[in-house]
Amino acid sequence: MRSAITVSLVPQAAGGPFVFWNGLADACEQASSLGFDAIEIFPPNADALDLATIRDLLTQHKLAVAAIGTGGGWVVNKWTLTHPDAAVRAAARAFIKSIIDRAAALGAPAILGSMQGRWEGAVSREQALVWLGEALDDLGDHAASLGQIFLYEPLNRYETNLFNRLGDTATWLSGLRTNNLCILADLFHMNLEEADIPAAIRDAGALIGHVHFADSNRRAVGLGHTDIRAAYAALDKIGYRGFLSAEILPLPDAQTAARQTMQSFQNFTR
Ligand code: LER
Ligand code: MN
Repeated sequence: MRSAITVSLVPQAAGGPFVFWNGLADACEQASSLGFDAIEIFPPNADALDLATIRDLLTQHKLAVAAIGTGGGWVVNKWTLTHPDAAVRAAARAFIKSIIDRAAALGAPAILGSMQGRWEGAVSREQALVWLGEALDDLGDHAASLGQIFLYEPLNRYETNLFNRLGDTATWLSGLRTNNLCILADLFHMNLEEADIPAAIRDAGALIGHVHFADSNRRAVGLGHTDIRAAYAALDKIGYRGFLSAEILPLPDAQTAARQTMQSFQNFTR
């Protein structure tokens, strides 16, 4: 498994679970000096991802891009794929496509997290799932045409009422037309929602395409009470070879959180 750490380029996401906040050059320098393999980027939109600049930084610091989040479309514009307004749903889908394009150009998958939205008011659960399924079929195919998977992330109950657990997600994804979606297993959300984190990982198996590496309190692994060693053992058992990406609060400060993450990563992988 490979290590990654998050950088947010979205000032409106302040307080969110991202380690670095001072731009891509700073994040790459810090990630590389601590020995990370990759960065995961949370941009406000696709235009914030200048490919030439990012490629230079990656080469200079010997880093990869692990994944690119789309949640900026929710944080900045309040767009989701299950919004009652068809124009908003279309804007959300176009926004995500544009991030998939930039991510693929950097050799990385894009993530659908917050932009999945929720069912409420005039939108029934059935209706929301029809809209979400249509969008995922389209977005999955779009990513496939660029040689990338597309990552769908079940979130905890306070962030969505669509899918909160890996097992329910896997069952629903298996009914979609596209077979190009993988699950993002976020250990913070799983700590809130799963009965047995290692069992959920083993059951999802090869469907897991990315991991958010966070402890029970969304701090760096080692600073909470989740049995991450057992989760790691389950990932190892299913043959997971992707990234463990620290999507965590920068607490007590970004540098300490980053160092603690790397120490935990090395303890497991040594
Ligand atoms: C996104 O990866 C996520 O985990 C959500 O909680 C939004 O931050
Ligand atoms: Mn996450």
